[in-house]
Amino acid sequence: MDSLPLPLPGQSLLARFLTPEVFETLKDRETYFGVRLSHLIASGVKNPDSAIGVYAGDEESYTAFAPLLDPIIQAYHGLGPEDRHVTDLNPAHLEAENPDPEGRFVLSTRIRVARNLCCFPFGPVIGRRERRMAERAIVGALGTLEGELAGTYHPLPSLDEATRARLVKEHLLFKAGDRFLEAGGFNRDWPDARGVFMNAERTFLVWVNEEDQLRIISMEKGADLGRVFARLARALAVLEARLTFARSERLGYLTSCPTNLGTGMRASVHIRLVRLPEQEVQAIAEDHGLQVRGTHGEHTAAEGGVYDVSNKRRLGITEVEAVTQLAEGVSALIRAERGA
Ligand code: ADP
Ligand code: CIR
Repeated sequence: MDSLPLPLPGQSLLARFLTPEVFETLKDRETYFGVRLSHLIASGVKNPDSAIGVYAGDEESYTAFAPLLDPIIQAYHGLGPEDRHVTDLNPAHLEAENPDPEGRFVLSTRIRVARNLCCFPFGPVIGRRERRMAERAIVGALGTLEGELAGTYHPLPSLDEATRARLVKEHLLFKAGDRFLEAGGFNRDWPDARGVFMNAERTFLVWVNEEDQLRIISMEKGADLGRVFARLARALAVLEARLTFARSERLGYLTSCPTNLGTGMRASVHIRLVRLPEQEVQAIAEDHGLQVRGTHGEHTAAEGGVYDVSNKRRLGITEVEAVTQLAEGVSALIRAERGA
């Protein structure tokens, strides 16, 4: 990529931080896996309505393209160049209580973390053979899970259309990447080497080779955040012993979208708030550092007053803090709904 009309249109962090100087500095760089600036910015250039607009193509992208990615990371997570990410996945450190013990508002709770395998390229540039190698390594590790966590891996190509659609509707399975991921190159060779691992109760899931190589998910009905977190922590301890995840001391776990760096964690509830106006839901969520999504995830609408509320920041706070932040925000939303 030799030139680009700058500034890019739109409000994305990419448009804000890709100055002519940064472009000049980065335009000829290439990582070991062949990631270039054009890979990083493809999604945001094609989709001027992006919020962020970039995806990293591998671990090295975060150092090679730091003059673009560092300001984006700082703007989204509030992490400065000198800050260090700290992990705390110890469920004993979580003091937050169930914010809805009577089960009146919260339908379900889900905590997911994003992970990629060390030394593999990420979704934007990974090849068919490497994707299959990653799948094989991940499925091998999942096969060692025991007890409540034991389950079955379902390769996406093996699912008939009705089953696939039902699992998506039940929030258990991902869809093909949306236009943001499509433009970022994530849908290449779809559905080859993608799949989902599910335990018998469907409270523990792993999505393989979607936006990240692993999305490790603990979920259940109700609002028992502590139980959902403890299950996730148990699974992570087993998987970390078998797999080496891409990670940096400064940025924590490395993910394709910079919004997921650090903890890689999105802790969310589905909460029904029929009395509070949507603007108030948004305002209270924002005050508590939370993000509101629709009933079927990112870039979907809230149906029947059911919102997906989750921690926005994933880097520069620990996993325990992210879940605590969610518990506090959800309690505030419930208080406001009761008073509305
Ligand atoms: P991700 O969380 O993996 O970044 P999405 O926002 O697309 O991506 O959500 C993935 C799926 O998880 C969607 O079907 C979404 O509705 C579902 N989901 C998210 N939070 C919850 C929750 N608390 N309970 C049930 N399903 C949820
Ligand atoms: C965008 O830039 O809008 C898309 N690439 C999606 C970014 C991920 N969104 C988020 O807040 N996690």
